[in-house]
Amino acid sequence: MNTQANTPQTTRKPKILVARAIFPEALAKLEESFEVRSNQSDQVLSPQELQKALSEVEGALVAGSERIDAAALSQAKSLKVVSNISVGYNNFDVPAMTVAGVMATNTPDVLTDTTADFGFALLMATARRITESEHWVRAGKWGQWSIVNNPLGMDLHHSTIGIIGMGRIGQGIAKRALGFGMKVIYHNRSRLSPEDEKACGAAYVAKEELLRTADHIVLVLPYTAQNHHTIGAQEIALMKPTATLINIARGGIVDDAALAQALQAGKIFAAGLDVFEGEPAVHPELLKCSNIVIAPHIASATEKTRRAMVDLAIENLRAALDGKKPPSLINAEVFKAD
Ligand code: 8YV
Repeated sequence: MNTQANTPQTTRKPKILVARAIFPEALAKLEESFEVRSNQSDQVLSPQELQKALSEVEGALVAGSERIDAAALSQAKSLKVVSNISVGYNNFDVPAMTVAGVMATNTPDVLTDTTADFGFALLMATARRITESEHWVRAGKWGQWSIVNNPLGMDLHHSTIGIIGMGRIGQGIAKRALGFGMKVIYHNRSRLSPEDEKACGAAYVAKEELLRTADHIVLVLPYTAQNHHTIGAQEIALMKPTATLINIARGGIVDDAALAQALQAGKIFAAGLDVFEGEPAVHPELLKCSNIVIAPHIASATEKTRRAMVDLAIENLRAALDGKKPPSLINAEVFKAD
């Protein structure tokens, strides 16, 4: 007699960690195939909690708040994949993940246009002093309106935009700038192909030339040790006193203390910042500046795009745990086809 015929077949569900809150439907779907340890409370795990959680799972969905390095991985004997819900992956120590045989994945493409839209929105708000104007109205100053006594801004149309970091998002911003009749210059680690330069109407220039000649500077480069303080006091000193600086890249690309000093001294016109050194903390001197627009790292934050990011991160995780190559695998050398 086959005794197994009457025994329900229980297939073992792989254990996964979901380190930050995700959309409930996405979590419910994950629970169908995985034994999920989720953190819907959204309290960021301490390094010790993260290390322990990673030691108990085969896969993890994380965000920029989780640092995945040798220490985090030291007990993670069964871990196969860490899937970032983010295109930037400076929270990953990729060499350490590769040494540990852990696949690293991210979420490119799905957020490009949303982030480029936001970069442009932040630029417009900053150059045209939109948040300052709102404060002006709320402070009851509209009665003081005059031709000369308004928050007077800087034009975007027919000005020069300088983009530092000309990946997908940088190119998206360049294409938007063309619609405003702007001259587009850029600086990047490597020059775009002539076809891509043509599509963006963008001219490659040295960093120093960009700093000296751009009316509006937008930072969209990834954070690496080499890019730390790409913009500090020396670089700001090269900029026009009428220039605006927009950072949608990462905290640490700009020396926030030097920027606050420059804004307070009127060395540049204004700054728009979505990312900060040590965020969610904001440098106290930046908070004292009126010529600044501050956002809480929301460049990719539309409902549609955040859902697409979560979906792609899940697709990456599932593929890795199914023995397939994840669509956005960063360290391809770790993947071994079955
Ligand atoms: C994320 C981002 O919201 O994708 C990125 O690189 O900066 C944002 O879209 C953030 O990193 C959360 O993980």
